[in-house]
Amino acid sequence: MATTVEQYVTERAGAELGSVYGAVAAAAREIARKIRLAGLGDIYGAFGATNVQGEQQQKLDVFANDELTRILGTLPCVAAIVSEEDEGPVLFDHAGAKFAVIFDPLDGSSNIDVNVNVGTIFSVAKVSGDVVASVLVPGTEQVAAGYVVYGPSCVFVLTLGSGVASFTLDDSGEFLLSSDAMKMPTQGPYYSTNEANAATWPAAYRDYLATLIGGKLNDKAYSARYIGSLVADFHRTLLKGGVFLYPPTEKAPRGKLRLLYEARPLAMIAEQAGGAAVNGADRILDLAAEGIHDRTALIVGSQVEVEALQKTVHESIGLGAL
Ligand code: FDP
Repeated sequence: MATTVEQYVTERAGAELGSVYGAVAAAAREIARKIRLAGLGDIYGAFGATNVQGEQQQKLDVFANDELTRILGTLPCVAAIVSEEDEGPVLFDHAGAKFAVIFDPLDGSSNIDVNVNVGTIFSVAKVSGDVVASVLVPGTEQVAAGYVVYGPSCVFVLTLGSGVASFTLDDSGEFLLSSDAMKMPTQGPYYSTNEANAATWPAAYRDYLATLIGGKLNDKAYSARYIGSLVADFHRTLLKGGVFLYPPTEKAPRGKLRLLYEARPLAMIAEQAGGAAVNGADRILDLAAEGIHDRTALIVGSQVEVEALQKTVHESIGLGAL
């Protein structure tokens, strides 16, 4: 018998966390259905409001956020959800609830209208006392993480802090185990970045990219791949190896991506698959957040590429060798 997401998590981490993953899977199934049929309904395009990040919300952003909030809100073990789309946490009146679920309901939303992969990214934190304080602590404290990529097939990837597994949505609406013990290659064939921003990156990142393009990192020949949808770019990096980088830019000096909703969950998955994730100088999972919507630079992928980048950044700011 094939294993579902909820069964897999329940067997390894107990029924409460299993129910959280079961709820995310249920919401993802509805989101996947909505995306699959988007062209047939009035679901493409802008919702007509901006989110707390000042970005135009797409109708599917709103649908995905509502769906996750609604389903997770029914679980007695969930104290709160913290969403990229909301200004603050949504608290539930569940006595003794011990988890907060932190998510980006639909990542890569600029790709929705053109039928390119988008995704849901999430992590689970333990709540003790104040919800916001509980989620600002370094990412090493995360209980678990995962993402769903809505692509040619719909895939759910997760870690419970000990390895990475993936599940594929079947025709009956169940995510079934399709790959256990996933490992990221130690060095990739791909680099993935928005090179149009390179002119405003710190020089160390331009030097690093020149090293990759010049075949000077262990004589490896690299190809470029950039979808512009983080979940999809990360998923390829996990399976094939290489590096995804979104460095600081003039427009976003602290980086564009969100520490809580994007960088931390993917960093945990990358590390659990044998890869690494840094913000340039420091390991992503060691960073505490100042606010729930903090942004960060993100360099994530195979060990060889991420370590080489970190070394280049350390040298450029005079920290010397690692
Ligand atoms: P989007 O703006 O479409 O929502 O975090 C948001 C994100 O997409 C990531 O999914 C993606 O990796 C990145 O931004 C793309 O940014 P650029 O368009 O600046 O390359």
